Amino acid sequence: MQGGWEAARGRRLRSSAARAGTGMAKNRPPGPQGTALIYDKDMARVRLLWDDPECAIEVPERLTSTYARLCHRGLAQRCVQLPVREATEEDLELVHSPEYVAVVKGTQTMSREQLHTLAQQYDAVYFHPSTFPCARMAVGATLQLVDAVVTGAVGNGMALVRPPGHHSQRDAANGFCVFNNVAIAAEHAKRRHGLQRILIVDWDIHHGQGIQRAFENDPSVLYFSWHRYEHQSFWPRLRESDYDVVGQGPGRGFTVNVPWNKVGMRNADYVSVFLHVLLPLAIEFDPELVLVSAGYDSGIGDPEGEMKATPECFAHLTFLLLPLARGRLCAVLEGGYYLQSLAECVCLTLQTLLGDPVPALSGEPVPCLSALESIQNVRAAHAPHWASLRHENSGPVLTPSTWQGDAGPSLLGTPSTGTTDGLKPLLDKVLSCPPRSLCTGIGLAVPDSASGLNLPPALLQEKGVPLREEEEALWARLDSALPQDQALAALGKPLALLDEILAGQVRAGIAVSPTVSATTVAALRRTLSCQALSRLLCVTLGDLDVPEDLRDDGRMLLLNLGGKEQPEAAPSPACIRLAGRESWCPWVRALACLPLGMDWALPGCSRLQLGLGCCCCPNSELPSVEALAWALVGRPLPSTLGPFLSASPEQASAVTRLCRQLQQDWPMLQVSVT
Ligand code: Q9C
Ligand code: ZN
Repeated sequence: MQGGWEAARGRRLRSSAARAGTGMAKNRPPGPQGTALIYDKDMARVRLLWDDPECAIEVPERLTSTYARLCHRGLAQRCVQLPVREATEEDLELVHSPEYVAVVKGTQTMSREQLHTLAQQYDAVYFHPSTFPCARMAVGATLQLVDAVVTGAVGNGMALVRPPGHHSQRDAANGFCVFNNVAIAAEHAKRRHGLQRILIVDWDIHHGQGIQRAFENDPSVLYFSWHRYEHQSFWPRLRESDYDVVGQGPGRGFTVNVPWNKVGMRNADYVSVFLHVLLPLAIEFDPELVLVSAGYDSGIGDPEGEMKATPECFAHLTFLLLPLARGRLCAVLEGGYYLQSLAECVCLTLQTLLGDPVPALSGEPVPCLSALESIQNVRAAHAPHWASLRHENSGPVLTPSTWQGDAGPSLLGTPSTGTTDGLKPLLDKVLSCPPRSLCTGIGLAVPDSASGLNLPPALLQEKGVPLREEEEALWARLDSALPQDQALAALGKPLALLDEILAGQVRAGIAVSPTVSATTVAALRRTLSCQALSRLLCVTLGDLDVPEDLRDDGRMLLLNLGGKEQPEAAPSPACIRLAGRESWCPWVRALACLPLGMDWALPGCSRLQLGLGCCCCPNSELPSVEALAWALVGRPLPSTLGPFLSASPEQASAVTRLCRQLQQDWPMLQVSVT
């Protein structure tokens, strides 16, 4: 049997390699911008051979129907399709014991009855004569992806694999998982590529206890997992999945568990956890590689997760991770059992990796009480280990043993029930409308002295437009060292960019101007004169005087960082200022992850139509501007963020105070239940 299988695989591999060398390469030549897709239909061979309701959901169609949808959408064709390989036993033994590998190897020649008997030694596992080759291929596919991304052959990518991996342990299969694809990949990246900091984001709805155990002592792997927990009543029902389990010895602080204690979690809950738990730690950790245990049983309609996050949520989660590790992100399939939702969620993940605009996120931008409790608890548990959380002095609200049930302020949303009964018509509707992309242009004006910077080249605006009369008048009032014609030309460039963005001709761009403050005001005026525009976000660094009539326009949210102190009364929810001229680095880091291409996860989350970023800054902050520029246009940063500089106590308390004041208006800023 094995001979036939191996031979068939060999034929397919050769044809796949040939494809990769010709047609596929023409579509998208491999290069730092490319996105890899790794898939092999041979991984659809494993299937359940006996009656077992618990395992019945892990079907071959998970892979085949997902791949079919990627092809139908034209996404697979845009990727660099890399061939899989079978992992060697040496690869497997990076995480598993030789004895366990031998046990799995032995399943190739077992009868159905023997396979069944062996499976009963483990929790929620089945075996098939193809389990060993498929599971080796799942590991091999993951390693191929990591090799391509780490060597820079591609920018990022996704591996569609079966069986999944994150539950499997050194000596045990568990929860449909045989070999731990992602844990082996992390160990491989450490040992064979010499990486020192790897972030694993496990967004599957189950706790990847196999990954946690593999790295619980290891500070070079930061493992983040959220999971349905329900106060330890949900499978795998482990005490070690709670928020207060943070790793051991030198690995303390490098295991991050976010338990979901209710079903029905929605987009707002997922995004809140990314913004307030994962991203602060990830930015401080500064990974060289991001591995995603990409399970989609956390998506709407899944019978296991019973959560309500819509497919676009996975585009947002992916987008939020791209500023890390210079965009080196490898997503590896784990769970996901509602086939339609699975396929759609994978499409949105891959689309985002390919650089497509992130679609609008549906639902109220308000986290539910239960999610906030988890956020508060995990932040308190990790505050001793992470400078970025330390200034927050709210302790845990609850300990697992004192939990009494929900009660809380009405500002919060409530989780909907997770039941999928009667959800089918709604789901069909959600999944059948292609997600709508927002018009979210970004113009960035940076000072002329930034011309030596590494800015996203294709986006640089070079041509200018003639100024309107009032814009010339604005210029005339300014005191400038530049000759008037040069100054007018400089002002014209950002405005030309803006016109293109407003006309929907370009999505993002950068314009350099020596007179950023004046440019910003002119750009705001021109933008707000466009009647069709209803929501504008403007992020500015450095001194900026925005005339009052613009500030009070009602269509703009203004975020000004590092400007001069303004003796203002209560902060307006539409004009947010953090003054101070100390290092901007902590703020810029936070901003580098600010999803300006996605309106929704911003504080406030109104449906933005346009984002506008402007930097007025001194030369000492130019590296910050560079990072910001790439982030603003939604591109991976060209370099890592470098050593973490924590906020000064003054900055930290200013941020905390501001967030407290603003969270009445912007509920996504909440990080605690009180
Ligand atoms: N009703 C993965 O998603 N069954 N594995 C739990 C609770 C086991 C899930 C039963 C689920 C295993 C990769
Ligand atoms: Zn799962």
